Amino acid sequence: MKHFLRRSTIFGIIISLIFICIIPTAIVQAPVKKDLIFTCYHPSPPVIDGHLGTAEWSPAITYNITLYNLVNQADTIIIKVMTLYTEENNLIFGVTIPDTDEGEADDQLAIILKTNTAEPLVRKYDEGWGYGKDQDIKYLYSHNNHSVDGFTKDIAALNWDEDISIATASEDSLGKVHPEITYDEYELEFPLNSGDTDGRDPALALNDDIEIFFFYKDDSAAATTTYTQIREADGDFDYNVLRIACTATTPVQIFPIIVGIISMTFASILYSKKKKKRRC
Ligand SMILES: [Ca+2]
Ligand SMILES: [Ca+2]
Ligand SMILES: [Ca+2]
Ligand SMILES: [Ca+2]
Repeated sequence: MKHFLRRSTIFGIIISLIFICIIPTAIVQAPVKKDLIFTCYHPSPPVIDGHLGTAEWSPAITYNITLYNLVNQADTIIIKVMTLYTEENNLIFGVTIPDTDEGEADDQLAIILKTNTAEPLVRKYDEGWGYGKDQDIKYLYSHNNHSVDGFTKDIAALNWDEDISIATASEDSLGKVHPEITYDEYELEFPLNSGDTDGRDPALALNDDIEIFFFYKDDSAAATTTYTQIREADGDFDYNVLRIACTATTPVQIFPIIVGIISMTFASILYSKKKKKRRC
C-alpha cells in the first residue's frame, strides 16, 4: 500500500509539473484580451480640435494601454485612451501619447475595430502577421492634422486602403491632433453606425461590444518606430473590447431607483393617513 502511495504521489507530481510548464505557454501564445473599455454618454460632446479639455471629457474613464515596438519588444509606450458617445450617435476617442518632437513630424495613430467577425482582427505572427480582412480602420495624422476612414486588406503586414476607394463607401471620420512638449493629444469622432452595409465601418448601438486594436507610428528626426499591440516575441497580440455603456452594471442601477420610488410613495400615503386621523 505504502509503495502504491509513493508511486501515485510521484506520478501526481510529474503530471503537475507538466501542467505548470504547458499552461503558461498556452496562455501566452494566444490573443490576450486586455481592459474592457467603457464608453460614457456625454450630452455636451467635445469640440474636435485635438485639445482634450477636462470639462468636455469629464464623464470619460481613462485606460492605460501598452504598445510594443514591432522590432524591439523590450521598447514599449503607454498610451491613455478615453471614449464617449453623444446625442448625435457619434463615438469619440481622446488619446494621449508620449512624444517629444514638436508636431511637425509624421506621427500616426490608427484605431482598428473588428467589423468583419468572420476574419481575425489581427493575424498571428507565425501565420504571416498583419491585420485581418475588411476591419474598420481610422487613421489620424499629425503632419497635416487630418484623419482618414479606411478598411484593412487581406495582404501581408499592416496594409489598408481608404473607404472612398470603394464606390459605395464614404469618408466618415473627423480627427485633430494637438502637440504638447512631452505628449500629443488625438481627438477622433465617427458615427456609431455610418450605414456602411459592407461592414467597412462599425454598426454599434447601446450596450454593444466590439474588439479594438491600437497602432501608433512615432516619427522623429532620428528614426521612425512602429508601436502596436502585436507581441512579436509571443507570436501573438493584445486587444481590447470597447463597450457602448458607461459601466458594467448600468441596468442593475434601475432597481434601487424603483425601490426608492415605492418607499417614498408608501411613506407619503402613511403620512397623509396619520394627518387625516389627527383631524378626526
Ligand atoms: Ca477638444
Ligand atoms: Ca471605415
Ligand atoms: Ca466609412
Ligand atoms: Ca514623434
